[in-house]
Amino acid sequence: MKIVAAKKILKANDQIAEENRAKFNAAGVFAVNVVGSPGSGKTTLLEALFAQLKGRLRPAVIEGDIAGVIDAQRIEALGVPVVQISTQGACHLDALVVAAAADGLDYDSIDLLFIENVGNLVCTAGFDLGEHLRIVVLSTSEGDDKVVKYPAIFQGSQALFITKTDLLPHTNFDPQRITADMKRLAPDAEIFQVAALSGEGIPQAADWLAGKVKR
Ligand SMILES: Nc1nc2c(ncn2[C@@H]2O[C@H](COP(=O)(O)OP(=O)(O)OP(=O)(O)O)[C@@H](O)[C@H]2O)c(=O)[nH]1
Ligand SMILES: [Mg+2]
Repeated sequence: MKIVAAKKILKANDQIAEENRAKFNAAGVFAVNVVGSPGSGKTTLLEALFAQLKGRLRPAVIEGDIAGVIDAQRIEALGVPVVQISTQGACHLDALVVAAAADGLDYDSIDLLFIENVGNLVCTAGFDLGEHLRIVVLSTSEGDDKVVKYPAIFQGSQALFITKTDLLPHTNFDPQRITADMKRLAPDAEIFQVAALSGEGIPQAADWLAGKVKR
């Protein structure tokens, strides 16, 4: 019987992720892995950021979904280059599928590559995709205990976006609790509170991101 240890698979993933990062570096592309639960507002956040970054940066997207092309169609409608990955059931992207998807991009016309991961707070935590930055998205309707309950995804992220702040009056979500928990786990992470549909908080987030890309 042949047994392949999960550790070996992760090691192989890490090697490919490093190759991806080297390719992105050589092409002058800044890559951002966007993670969060299904429906937390990842695609809506990207849509809002694109409106704000228009004329400043040239974005592209790799969309990871279990099935369908709905998110890719939303991105395409904005005139942003997009490649859809269909994981066919897998609950996360890995560096190998991202490498294949990235081959479909024209690096000469891109500065900023968002990789929208499959909606999941667990599986996505273990896989480096070759990004420069990981953003975790948490919406106000998901509960303010999530940093404590799913620490790995928050600990390894460089920014937390608390989304759907317009819904705060209708929830018992306490942004201060989430902020305190995040600061304990990831003291250096940036924390943004946004309502992507109305655009609240988006200009500050876009400026921060643009600063990261320039550096
Ligand atoms: N009220 C409110 N709703 C929002 C906001 N942002 C996103 N939504 C809604 O939340 C739902 C899910 O948003 P998406 O952006 O598709 O979420 P997602 O994380 O990309 O979802 P998956 O890709 O399926 O994991 C949609 O109905 C959005 O319109 C917001 O700022 N306020
Ligand atoms: Mg989406």
